[in-house]
Amino acid sequence: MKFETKVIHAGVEPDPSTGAIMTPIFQTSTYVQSRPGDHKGYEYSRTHNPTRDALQNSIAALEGGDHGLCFSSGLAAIDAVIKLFNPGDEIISGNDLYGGTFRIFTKIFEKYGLKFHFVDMHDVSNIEKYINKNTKLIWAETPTNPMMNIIDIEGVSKIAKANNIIFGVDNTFATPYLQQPIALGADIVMHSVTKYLGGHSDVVMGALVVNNAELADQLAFIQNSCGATPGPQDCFLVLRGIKTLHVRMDRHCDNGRKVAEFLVGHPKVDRIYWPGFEDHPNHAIAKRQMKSYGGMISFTLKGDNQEEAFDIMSKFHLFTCAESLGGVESLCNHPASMTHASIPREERIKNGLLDSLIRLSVGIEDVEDLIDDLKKALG
Ligand code: P1T
Repeated sequence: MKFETKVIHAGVEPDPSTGAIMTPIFQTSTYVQSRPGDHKGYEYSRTHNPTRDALQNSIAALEGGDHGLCFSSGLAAIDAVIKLFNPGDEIISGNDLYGGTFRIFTKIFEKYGLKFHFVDMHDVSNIEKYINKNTKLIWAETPTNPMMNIIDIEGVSKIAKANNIIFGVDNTFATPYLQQPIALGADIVMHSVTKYLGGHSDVVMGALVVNNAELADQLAFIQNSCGATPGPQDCFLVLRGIKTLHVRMDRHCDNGRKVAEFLVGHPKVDRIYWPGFEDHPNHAIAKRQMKSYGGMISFTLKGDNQEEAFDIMSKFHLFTCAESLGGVESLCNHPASMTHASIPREERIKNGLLDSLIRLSVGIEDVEDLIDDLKKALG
């Protein structure tokens, strides 16, 4: 089945009791047992819920995995992954990450005795010198948030496999429409479903997909034991959002390209970060592992003045200033003070996340209106 058919059909069956074509919202916490242990496969909604099951199956199918697990947020999904490990274990993570991911690694899990190394994975050979007998996980976003770095998934997978290390990819920015990490050798794919999978800025949710029954069982055990599961109404909304994923992503990518090209040469704009440009340092890898380059763009201002960035952001009408991304509407964000404020300034600056950096989530509006908005705000 092709991807465009899977988004409509995979994982979802008409409801067997009524024939409802859309998976119903099973708004129930528990299920009747005619005698203890005698039930229809459902006992309690933290453990299983039919609406959530349909969504988990749908996301797993889109990512080319066998097992999907949904969580109450993207961070809850990451939390479940890290709970696979024990004190003393080491994790090698990319050095450009969503601020909340950096925060959970350093502020929550370091105190439980896990050790994190933040590594520039632009060249995958940088990873090898951090590997030792305690290394259990390599974790990467690609494209990264917000610097749009591209990490070679196949290259990292080879290193991970050779050293018997689990490799997890946060695929939030690309979505399975643009990139499927499991086919490239990753063990775990993670999503902030809040973003493109949901697609309409009305749900907070996370997901994991794996292709290994043992890993799936361990993660399902954590999902049930720790209990950060989404409710059925949210699962329904995401099932609905996913049905247009391919159509939305095509438009995000087209609009993204036109907005990125508009920014080139603008007298106020210094650097533009978008993997579709041929001079992006890992454009060749992006071209190989992605179908297209997405609608996320970051740029800095000449002179790197934060106040000027704030001024520009306050003049937008269509690019609404807000955290998050991946919805149908365009958003702008100032990572240094908003989504990535939990990363110490010196760390941010080292990775190029300057004070004037503005991140755009290019929506699916008319692109001429979007460019007009940028023209007026930039002056
Ligand atoms: O917000 P939540 O659903 O918990 O997902 C966390 C998360 C994980 N990974 C990536 C790549 C993300 O971008 C996010 C959330 N990011 C934002 C809210 C943001 O504006 O960047």
